[in-house]
Amino acid sequence: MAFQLPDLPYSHDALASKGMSAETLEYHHDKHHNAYVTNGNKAIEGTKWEGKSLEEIIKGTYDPDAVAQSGIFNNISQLWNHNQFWEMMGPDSTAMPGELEKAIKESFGSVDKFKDEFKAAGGGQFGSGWAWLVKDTDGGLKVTSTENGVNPVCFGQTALLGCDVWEHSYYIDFRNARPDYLTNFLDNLVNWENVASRM
Ligand code: MN3
Repeated sequence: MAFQLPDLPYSHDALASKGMSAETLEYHHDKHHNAYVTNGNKAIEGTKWEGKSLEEIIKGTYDPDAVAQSGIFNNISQLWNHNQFWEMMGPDSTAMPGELEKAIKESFGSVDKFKDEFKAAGGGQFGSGWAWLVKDTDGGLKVTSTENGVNPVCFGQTALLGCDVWEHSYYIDFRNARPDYLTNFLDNLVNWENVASRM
């Protein structure tokens, strides 16, 4: 069965008062995410990847030595990335669960230092990509950034939090101010209970 575009876990205007407008979600979910679904399904049709899971396709098609990743990888990884991204945000303010806060303090010293590192990673990613909080293969938490559709699945890491820093994610609401978008994302949009549930 072909991959489907999941519904947003909230209405299109649910995040508007928190800095992500209905217009952004209409474009980002209904058009951009949908295009990854359509083009991903088309790209794997008739290949050995048809019928495999998103994660299997991502791990099997990522090429660490390639200058540019394949169309299959790019579309399928972006499909997966956006599936996670909507779930990692929410309209309700959530407190950081104690277990997550403890792990963040152990790895970064403080929640503020983690946020600074995350903002620096997202702000410093040249061009399109993502900033991540991952649980690394050694069990520790780490902040990373990746280009285009590359994600923690490629490296055997667990994605706890990801922020889309492609311009389509912030240009309607923040224009060119990617740092402000990242600050607002961390302070107002993240569903910390979802992040903790991924540990
Ligand atoms: Mn996007």
